Amino acid sequence: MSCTLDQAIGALICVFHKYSGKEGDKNTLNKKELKELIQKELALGPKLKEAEIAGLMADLDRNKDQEVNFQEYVTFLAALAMVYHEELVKHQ
Ligand SMILES: [Ca+2]
Ligand SMILES: [Ca+2]
Repeated sequence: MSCTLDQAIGALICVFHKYSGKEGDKNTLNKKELKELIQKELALGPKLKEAEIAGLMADLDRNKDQEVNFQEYVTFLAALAMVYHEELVKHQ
């Protein structure tokens, strides 16, 4: 597996802005933007049901402003990284 941390961080930021800039506030994801990000950028995205995405949005939106800001997004990625890592370790 060839990867650098710098590239990975750059990609995280790049993906966030690719979707956050579509509607409303350029620097936050609304529900529609978050849904699109999850469905297009994550392998598990298309498997998630509408209600699961809504639940995820509610969990991620810590300050309850109906938008996911960069900090909330990073928290989500950290949780996701834990899950992916667990899977990786399991299959070693
Ligand atoms: Ca936005
Ligand atoms: Ca928020």
